[in-house]
Amino acid sequence: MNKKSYIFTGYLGSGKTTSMIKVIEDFFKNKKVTFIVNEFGEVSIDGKVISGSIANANIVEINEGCVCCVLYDELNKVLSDLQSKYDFEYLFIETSGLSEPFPIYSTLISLGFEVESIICLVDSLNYKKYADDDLFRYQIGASNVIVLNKIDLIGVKRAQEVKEEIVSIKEKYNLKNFLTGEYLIPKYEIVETSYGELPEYIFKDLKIPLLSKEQLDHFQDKHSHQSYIQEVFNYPVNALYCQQFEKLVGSFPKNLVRAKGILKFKDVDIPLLFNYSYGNYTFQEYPEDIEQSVVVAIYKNELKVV
Ligand SMILES: Nc1nc2c(ncn2[C@@H]2O[C@H](COP(=O)(O)OP(=O)(O)OP(=O)(O)O)[C@@H](O)[C@H]2O)c(=O)[nH]1
Ligand SMILES: [Mg+2]
Repeated sequence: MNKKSYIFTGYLGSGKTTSMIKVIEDFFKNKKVTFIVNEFGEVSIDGKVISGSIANANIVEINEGCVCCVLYDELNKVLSDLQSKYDFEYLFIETSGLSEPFPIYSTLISLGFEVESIICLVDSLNYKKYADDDLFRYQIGASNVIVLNKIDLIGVKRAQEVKEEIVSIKEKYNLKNFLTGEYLIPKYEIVETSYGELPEYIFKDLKIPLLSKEQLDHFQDKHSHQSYIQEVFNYPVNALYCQQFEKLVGSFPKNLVRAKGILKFKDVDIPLLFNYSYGNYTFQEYPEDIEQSVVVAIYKNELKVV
């Protein structure tokens, strides 16, 4: 039988990893699941977060680029080898926040996987900051489940406006048959939630339509990531006090849009998972010991080439 797969897409920091972990806890606890985690940077934080949260997870990391373009061949190879390497029933793929999901859907189909859903997480608080980016719009356009996440951070009235805006993006960017203008994903669900929690029917009753080879061939990926730069900072453990680090965070430049890391501070007993997204940040306990502190930062390159 073909293996079933789910693709989690969504812009940087929208809640993909958080949602996948929650979904596994809620609905796939007794299933054999393999994860592919793709990070734009050379260091994977998400792989560590997932392995710290889900016991015995098979995790394959594909880093330093996006699986939809630069690492497309690597994704092909990983997927081809996966079936002989691991015993699993479900495959969950988290794309990098700068990936388009459709080339991944297409690869999965061509290798004989079933794709159940493409689930797109939207950061309801911050998406306005990059709502003009075509990549964000195509992520929505190619998905059959759109999750308005971080609803806890906005009011009811704003939530209604967000929903209307996202529906209008979906209607405009939904994949279409070039000849007939017909929507390729005519039915889609919109879910409002926090921390990526999803209702069970998403995993029981939905399935994204299976597209034909001709339809798939129409959609070649053409995007580039020249407008983003990533940097990795390594510190020895206990090199800083937490407050010193928070001061650094307070002076992050405006074009630093997403950062995450695992750090061990002088004055905190346990390592902390650090998450920064468009000006907001959090620390959470990280359950394992670490040998060095690491922070990965993604900057929007604002230099314009004329
Ligand atoms: N307040 C709030 N925070 C959330 C919610 N969902 C996720 N977060 C936080 O947002 C931050 C980013 O979440 P992730 O799950 O790492 O996001 P991601 O999309 O996987 O990020 P990348 O893989 O780096 O693109 C973390 O600090 C999460 O705890 C939510 O619904 N509400
Ligand atoms: Mg993630």
